[in-house]
Amino acid sequence: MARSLTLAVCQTGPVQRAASRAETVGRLVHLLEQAAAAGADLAVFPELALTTFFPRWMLDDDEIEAFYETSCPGPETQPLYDAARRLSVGFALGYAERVVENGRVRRFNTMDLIGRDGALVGRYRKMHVPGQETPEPGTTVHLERRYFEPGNLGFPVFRFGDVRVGLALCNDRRWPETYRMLCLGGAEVALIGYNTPMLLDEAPALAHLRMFHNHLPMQAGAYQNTLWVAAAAKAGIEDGQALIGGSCIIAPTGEIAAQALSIGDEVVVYRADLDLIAACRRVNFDFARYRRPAEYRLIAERAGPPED
Ligand code: CDV
Repeated sequence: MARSLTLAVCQTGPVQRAASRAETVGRLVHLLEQAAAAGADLAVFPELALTTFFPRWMLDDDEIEAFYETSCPGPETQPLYDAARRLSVGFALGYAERVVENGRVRRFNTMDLIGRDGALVGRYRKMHVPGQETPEPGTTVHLERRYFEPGNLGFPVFRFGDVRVGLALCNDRRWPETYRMLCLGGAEVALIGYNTPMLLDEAPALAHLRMFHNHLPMQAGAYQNTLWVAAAAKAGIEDGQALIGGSCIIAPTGEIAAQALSIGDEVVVYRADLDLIAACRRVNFDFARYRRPAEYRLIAERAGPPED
């Protein structure tokens, strides 16, 4: 029997710092309703979907707490989980997670996968955390490494019904290891959320390539790992900073099957043919037969090329 999963990318426009959680969650519920009306099984929201992208600022300790969730769902986010159950649509949601582990406060850039019943299926914590801990002269202020530890949950693959789903967040999408780990874990679908500034001060000459460099690694990752990729941006002018859109659904052929056209709240829906994965494997990527893992040891042993 043919297998498919109807995916929805729920791109959002900016979430300004002044916005209340209730207002933002209301927008997300409305997007989920649109996804359900279009027949979606599973939706993906952006990275840090509940707040402005606060790592663009150097903040005092007493200012940062407002951006983190101490439980998800919490009182303010519960309506989104209730909507999932009411609509019978799953979703993946990016948010800033504050957790106490072994008596220590830890902060992660997190994405949860939620089932059609509104219950947690699984959690991913962003692995590739870019930026700096304190502002560095000549670079765009991007302080994710101040506000988040690198993830400590690996690259898990979860069951959503009979479909195997992996998660990734923003900068993760630029690294081939992300997709390979998900592929080797059995993922058929990768859900990605992102916040990507249009301009990076350190590389203004590359500004015209921002969208190309958004889609290039996701298309390559989908193709080389025979995955469906669904990626949701937070886009538009957010607290004075321009974020790119370009949210899309990518087939295991590497083709963009559907793409958002706006830089605001927008839902893109596409029925992903999961049998295409096997077809793509037959053509080029019979992994078990042709890969040479014993020859790839350096990938696990070295972070980068030798210095000299
Ligand atoms: N949120 C991100 O991880 N943003 C990075 C920027 C800083 C380059 C990205 O890869 O899009």
